[in-house]
Amino acid sequence: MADLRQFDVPESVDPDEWRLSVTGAVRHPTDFALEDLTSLPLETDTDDFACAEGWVAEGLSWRGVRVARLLERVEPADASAYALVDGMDEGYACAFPLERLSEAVLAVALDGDALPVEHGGPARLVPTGEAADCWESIKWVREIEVRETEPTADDTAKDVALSRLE
Ligand SMILES: Nc1nc2c(c(=O)[nH]1)N[C@H]1C(S)=C(S)[C@@H](COP(=O)(O)O)O[C@H]1N2
Ligand SMILES: [Mo]
Repeated sequence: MADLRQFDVPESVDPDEWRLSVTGAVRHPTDFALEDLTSLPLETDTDDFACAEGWVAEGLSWRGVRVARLLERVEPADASAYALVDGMDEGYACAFPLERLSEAVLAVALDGDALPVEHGGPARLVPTGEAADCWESIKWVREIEVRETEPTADDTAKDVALSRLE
């Protein structure tokens, strides 16, 4: 599909058990089922996807919920400034300033079809634009934990991704 690379799906990934929890420094921690996401207004972001390994998948059309809409639902605390986004594959998480994360799409569809589990379905984070690194496009997103301080030690995505380049 769409010239993305095909990686093995880790065993800990079970799309049938999937829920998205938006938690942490928020007034209304909420679990979203896939139907809850798809009942929200969906938006499409189209962009090339370039991996640090050197390959590019051109013109991918990601459709999903703007993270800002999820944050509106949970109401982040006034002092909140960051979030840690966690994948279903154990140990893979990435930190974002909350403002930047708000602009990303949580994609549930790719190029017109439901997002396949091979590419991060049911839901994959898609931060677009020049500044986006491949490891920030988190597959199998299961938790967005809002924080007041920057999560540093918990942010493993870059190290895990770069360790695969050898
Ligand atoms: N949860 C999770 N998301 C992830 C990764 C991962 O190992 N786990 N790898 C990242 C990297 S480095 C790349 S290049 C892309 C690969 O996407 P693809 O499998 O759809 O080709 O997923 C990103 N998102
Ligand atoms: Mo990558």
